[in-house]
Order: sequence, then C-alpha cells, then structure tokens
Amino acid sequence: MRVFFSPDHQLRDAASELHGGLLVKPFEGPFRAELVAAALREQGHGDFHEPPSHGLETALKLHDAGYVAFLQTAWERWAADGYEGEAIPSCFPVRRMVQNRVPADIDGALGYYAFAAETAITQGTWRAAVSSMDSALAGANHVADGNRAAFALCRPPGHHASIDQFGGYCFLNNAAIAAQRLLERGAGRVAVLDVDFHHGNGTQDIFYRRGDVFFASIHGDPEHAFPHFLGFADETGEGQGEGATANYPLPSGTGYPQWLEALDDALARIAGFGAQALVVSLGVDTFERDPISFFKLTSEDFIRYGSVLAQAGLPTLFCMEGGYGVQELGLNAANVLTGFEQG
Ligand code: 5XA
Ligand code: ZN
Repeated sequence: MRVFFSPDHQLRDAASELHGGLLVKPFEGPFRAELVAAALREQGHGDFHEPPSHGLETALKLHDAGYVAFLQTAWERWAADGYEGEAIPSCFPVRRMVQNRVPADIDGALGYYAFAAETAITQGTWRAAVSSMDSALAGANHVADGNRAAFALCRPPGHHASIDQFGGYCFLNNAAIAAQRLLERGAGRVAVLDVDFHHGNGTQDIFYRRGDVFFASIHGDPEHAFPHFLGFADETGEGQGEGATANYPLPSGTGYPQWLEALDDALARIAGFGAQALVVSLGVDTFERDPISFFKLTSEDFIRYGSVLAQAGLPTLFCMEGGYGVQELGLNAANVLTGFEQG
C-alpha cells in the first residue's frame, strides 16, 4: 500500500514535555516516525510518496479559524515577547471563569487554545503539523481515487486536537480532516475508528453533532488514562450525531481477546452505520511495553487485528497517531499493514 510521509515532520523537535512534575525530553519526537518508516520498508511497504501541499481549506471546515491563526503565529508571538523556553500553556479558562474571550497576551491565548499542559509549541511546530495534515489529505485522495488503502505516516499526531484546542502532542486533527476530505470526494458516510491507547477526544469533539461521520474509539478508561475528561461509554453523540459515537473504555491490563471484542463490536456498528470509507487512527501505544500506557497487546496481535480491519471490506486510510519509546514501535505499526494486506 502507498505510504505518504513528509520529511518536514522533523521540524517539530521539542525539547520539553511536562511529565510527572518534570520537564523531560518528549515521548513524541522525530525518532518515532523514522522508526516506523524504517520498519515499513523492511516489511516491504516501501512505496513512499511525499505529499503535495493542500492548503487549509478542508482543515478550516473543522477547526475554528481563530485557533488555526493562533497555531500559525503562536511561536513567533511567544518569542517576540522574550520568553526563553518553549511555549507551554499554564493558565486555563476553567470552571466559573470567562470562556469566550481570547486574551490578547500570548501566554493567555496559549491557555485558551490548549486543553493540556504537556505539549509545548516550538519553532517549526506549525510547519510540521501542516505537513502531517498534508500526508493525511494525500492518503484520503488516494483512497478516494479508488485505491483499497493508504497509510499516512502523520507526525505530529492529530486525534486529540479538537475544534479549537491543542494538547496530547496534537495540533491539527489529521484523521478528521482526512474523513472530511473523503466526504468532499463523494463518500456519503465515513467512519473514523480510533485504536490508539488514548481516547480520540478531538475527533469526537469535531464530529459529535454530525450524522455523516461515525466515530468509534477503543481506549484506556479515562478514569485512569489521559485525556481523563472525555471517552466514557455514555457519550454517544448529540443532535444529528446521536448514536454516531461509540466509546469502549477498557481497564488496565487489557489483552488482545478483550480488546478484539471491542473491535468486533465497533466494526459491526460501523457496518450498521453504512460507512463507505474508513479512517483508522492508528496508535500503537496499546503495546504491552509502551511506556505511557496500560494495555497488553503483543507485536503479533497487531498483525491479527490488521487482518480483522481488512475483513471490514472498506476503502481504508490509516493515519499514524501514538506509540512511544520502544524499539518495537515501527514493527508494530508495520505489522498492522502486513496483517491488513494478508486480509
Ligand atoms: O494518543 N495520545 C497520546 O499518545 C498522547 C498522550 C499524552 C499524555 N500526556
Ligand atoms: Zn496515544
């Protein structure tokens, strides 16, 4: 299957992440995409293409224009104010504070447009985020052209990016933007299936009130896992989107049999919805040795579920999301594609 990948992902190379009360080297760094690219080539998925630039038109159908303008200029504004470190939000419009005013000050704007504090904006973040979105859009176009599947090796990831908030290493919601492009290109209904360990709160937020996109997410129970405040089973969509969101929060120690039960149910719901194309938010942080997660999938399980995904029989775009800190990160992502191609 064709792989879309931009070298511009390297422009995002943050020095700091707030983790466990310390500023640490981020779990999400350029090495991740390079590991995945190397493993893909090793397993024979070597048809790499650099995505062309697509502009922001599709992104602006989903993300707030003020948010996009903020992302575009945040680093320059932060640096112009003389701050020495990376741009980390530290003050948020929480309960009983004013919700609808964007502070003129960049420090305030950062808090307004963020939902978490671990993710720093750095020089190059915007260009990397756009290149990541371009990979997703190129993949969506490839699938819309009639190809069975494509893999967008997106970095930075996207599924936590909501209509107007960044966090969880995400800025533009690549998978959501790809789904929107599939609709623009003629699919009547699209499903986004999020198999990352973390709930895809951003994707859910974007489509929650829409009836043309089904969103399903299988993830660590937010009682105990990031993003903590969304992803519970009783969130099922609203208005036209009522019934078009399905959440599968699972406990610590979840292994493949229990995880597969959720996947089977999600795929049955997607079939019942009548999706004509599938976008998979592919995080491999469900792996047993992932450093920030608590599921127990083995490397072989990724081959197994790749093949289950193929049996859904839908034109499929994979968008890379999370997966950290272990040598097997590349292997696990490549295994999903190998399983998919084995069918
Ligand atoms: O899928 N999302 C992630 O892997 C990022 C989690 C960030 C936790 N601080
Ligand atoms: Zn994740």
